[in-house]
Amino acid sequence: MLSKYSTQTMPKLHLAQFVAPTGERSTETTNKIAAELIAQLKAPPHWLVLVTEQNPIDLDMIVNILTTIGQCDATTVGKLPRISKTKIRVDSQQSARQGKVTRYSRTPDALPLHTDCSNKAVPPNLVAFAMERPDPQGGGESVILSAADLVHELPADLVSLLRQPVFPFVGEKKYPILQGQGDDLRIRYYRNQIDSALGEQCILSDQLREALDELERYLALSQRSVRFALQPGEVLIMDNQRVLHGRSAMPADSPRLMHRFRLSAPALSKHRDCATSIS
Ligand SMILES: O=C(O)CCC(=O)C(=O)O
Ligand SMILES: [Fe+2]
Repeated sequence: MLSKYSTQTMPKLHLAQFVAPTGERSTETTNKIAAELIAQLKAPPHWLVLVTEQNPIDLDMIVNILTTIGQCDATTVGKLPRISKTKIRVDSQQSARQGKVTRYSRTPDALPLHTDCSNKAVPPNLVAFAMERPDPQGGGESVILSAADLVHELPADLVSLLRQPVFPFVGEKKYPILQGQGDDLRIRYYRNQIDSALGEQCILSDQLREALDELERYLALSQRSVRFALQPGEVLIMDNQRVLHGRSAMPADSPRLMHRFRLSAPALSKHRDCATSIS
């Protein structure tokens, strides 16, 4: 059962709080927006929607804000973070490519709850989706579930199985699905990625396969996952190590267009005040 967030309770940050939609954006303003986003992303539920009220959305501004977040750390200040940028839209050629788990983004299909880049040694912790053109028929809604909320719903024996560093996502490497405690609970999960690794001779015991099937059932029935339609100019921003995301299906000819950004933002995983390093 998915709950629909009402507009009142959605974690949102309005750009207008910082600057008028057409107003000048100074470095100081960008720094303030970045600092506020970091503060919000570090706290539960570790995701939010940035409302720009721009149509079309100013992608350079989004990149600027994300770059600032990526630099907001003693180890990264002054260095340009590598930001991966991808257009997400139905693309039958791309989605026909065999073997690539990422091709699912370009199908019109629903995407189950997952972590982006779950096969990477360290998945990027900052993932953002900027909505340019929603599906006019209401398809392609976003779905979010935080690891902390998920763990509340799971039985303790399943949680301890998921904490074992035994799950294959790629090649020989094995990772836990859940790690860290309390405030620092992190998740790495993409069933398609695990199935793809298992198809390449990786081995998983029956007990662990059953644990994954049980997890899938909890994910599908979660009372705490939330689903909402991003509007043009809205940007869903999340800590990809602390929340899972997915989307509902859309028509095969949907003109939906969103822009995906991924980067590593060390500031999100540290207990320090960012304002000092970007002022
Ligand atoms: O289309 C969406 O809303 C999400 C796509 C997605 O999860 C991805 O491309 O990683
Ligand atoms: Fe994704």
